[in-house]
Amino acid sequence: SALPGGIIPALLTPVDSRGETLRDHLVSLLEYTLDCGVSGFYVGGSTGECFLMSVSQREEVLAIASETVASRVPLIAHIGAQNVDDSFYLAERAQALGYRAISAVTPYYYGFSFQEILSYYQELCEISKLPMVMYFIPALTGRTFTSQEIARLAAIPGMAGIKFTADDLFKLERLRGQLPEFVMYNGYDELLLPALSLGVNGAIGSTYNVTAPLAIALWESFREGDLARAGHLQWELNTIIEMLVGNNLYPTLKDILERRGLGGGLCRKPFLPLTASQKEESARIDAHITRV
Ligand code: SI3
Repeated sequence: SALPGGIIPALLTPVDSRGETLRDHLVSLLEYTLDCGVSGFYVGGSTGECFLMSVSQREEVLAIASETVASRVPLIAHIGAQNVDDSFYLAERAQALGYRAISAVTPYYYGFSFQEILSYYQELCEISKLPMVMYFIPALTGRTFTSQEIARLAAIPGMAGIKFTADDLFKLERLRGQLPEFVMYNGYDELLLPALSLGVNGAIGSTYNVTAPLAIALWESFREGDLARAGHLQWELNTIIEMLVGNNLYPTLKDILERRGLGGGLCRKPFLPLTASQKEESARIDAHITRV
């Protein structure tokens, strides 16, 4: 049961104005991206708004994704939470729901020591039979790790990979060379092609919810050795990403899904709905993506 490679959307969670998950919208998003040819889904991560959700809401999303995908592609469940018992509970649920792997963000906010973080992952890896993908996102956790520290975490039995959401490509390259068996996912969609050139196994990202065909074309161009086309596609994608990020990323991704008739819903508070001018910009971004 290998971890998936290729293009893996970090799945959005469409919700209504009360923050309840819109099941039908979530199912449409899963079916649409599956039709585009994605290789798996990362469920309940940052893009899924996990840190704004209750445990039962997170569990519900894990269940809807596994029922809908029904083993067509492998699923990775992000189960990281500030309350360790919640992580353990979600890890158990992910296993029962047939997930291929679990993933957990590195513990944040309290300035934990490396030893504390190490023992957190050791315990999670002991209780779960599923392989673990550590979620490294220093810009949002405020906690970075040296490549030596990441290598020590990678040596924990059951630790199978890393989602590397950082722009330190030197660190990525050093890790790749040091840990040839470790599964590495690129996390910043802006850096897909450079990360591919350094040997990542897959890419997990938010923008693939709306740009999967382009990202898959980039992936295939790279595989075929057509670097000119891959570079052009990265340029096209980055023009789109720049516009998306400049317009409030997650609400804009969902607004684009609405425009495509898939139903993206809203984001949970404190995210605000898009303003009228942000909606106009979102329409322009969607039209731009369609033209590319
Ligand atoms: O857990 C997740 O939702 C992710 O995979 C996050 C992913 O790395 C995204 N990072 C964040 C903070 O949203 C990227 O896909 C990012 O949105 C994209 O590269 C645009 O900057």
